[in-house]
Amino acid sequence: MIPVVRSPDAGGHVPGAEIWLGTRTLGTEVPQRVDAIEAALADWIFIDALPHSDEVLLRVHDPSLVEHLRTVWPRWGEYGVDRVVPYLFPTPGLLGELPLRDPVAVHAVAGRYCYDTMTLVGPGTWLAARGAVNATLTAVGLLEVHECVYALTRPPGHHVTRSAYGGSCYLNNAAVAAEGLRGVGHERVAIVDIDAHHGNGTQDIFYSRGDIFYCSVHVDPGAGWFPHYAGFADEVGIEAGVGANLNVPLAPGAADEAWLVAIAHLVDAISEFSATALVVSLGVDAAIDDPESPLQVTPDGFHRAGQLLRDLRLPTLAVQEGGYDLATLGGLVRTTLEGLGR
Ligand code: SP5
Ligand code: ZN
Repeated sequence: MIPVVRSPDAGGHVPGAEIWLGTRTLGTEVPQRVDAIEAALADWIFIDALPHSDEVLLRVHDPSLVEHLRTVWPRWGEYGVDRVVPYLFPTPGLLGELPLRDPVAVHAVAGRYCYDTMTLVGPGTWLAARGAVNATLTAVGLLEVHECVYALTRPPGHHVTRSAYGGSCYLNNAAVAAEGLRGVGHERVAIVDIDAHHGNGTQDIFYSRGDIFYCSVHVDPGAGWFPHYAGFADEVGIEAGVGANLNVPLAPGAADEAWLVAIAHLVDAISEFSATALVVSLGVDAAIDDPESPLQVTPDGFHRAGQLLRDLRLPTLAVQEGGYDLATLGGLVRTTLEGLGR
């Protein structure tokens, strides 16, 4: 039985919308996702997240990003607008050779830390994101007595880079898990990301590190899918991290066979790396019915993916990433974890 670590604050994050093609649309990263997963695991053991300090969090994120997320909602309050959405992004094309300054207007600051218009901040966002970090660190502690632990993290995290958030993510739970495992003595940690989207944030955070291996199977960003600018097969790491990053992009429409061949390849690479602990970025949006990805993986495919990862026989911490079809989300998470468990 895999213990489930939850945070009571997860449902308080209500993005409310995504600005998509300039239009306010209903988002898909909704609070009901947690209810769906909890209902599917109702006969499992739930553990509430314990408070943890910012120590590990500040090893994976720039302090200014964390401070921005902690304070942006109260600063935004004076506008009387219900969500924080950036309108101006200080890209290299805007700045040229100029230094990046800290603008006095919070509406101008927002685009310095957020790279898209789909990741809105509301009154409950900070507590939920910080609660997911607490759940992750609580799960790291439980791994000392369990072979496999699941942190039901919401909001998800794998799109958050060292200094910017986006992709419906605010703080990078998987990166916190890996850094937390390093902190309790695991010398070499592998992260395997099976979410349908490339985890550009996790890749960014560890791109020059040789002690944390990041690998991912995802829909090909070169075929027009989020995150568009990262997730290509030629991204192999830099400096000490050369060889410690592995991307396997799949064509839209890819189904169980191609997806499981890719996961078997990731498993071999993790063995080769000699990891002593495993973090699974467990998104289930590669599923056939998911509205956010064109991959076509079945529930049986997810179960077999769990089994392939289980066969590594490593202490394993799974953190929740995406998965947006509320009717099938809980069952997909359950069958994957049943494959992963021993
Ligand atoms: C954690 C995770 O899975 N994040 C995925 C973020 C990808 N979002 C891309 C959204 C593209 C637009 N979706 C169309 C929805 C129209 N309402
Ligand atoms: Zn995703």
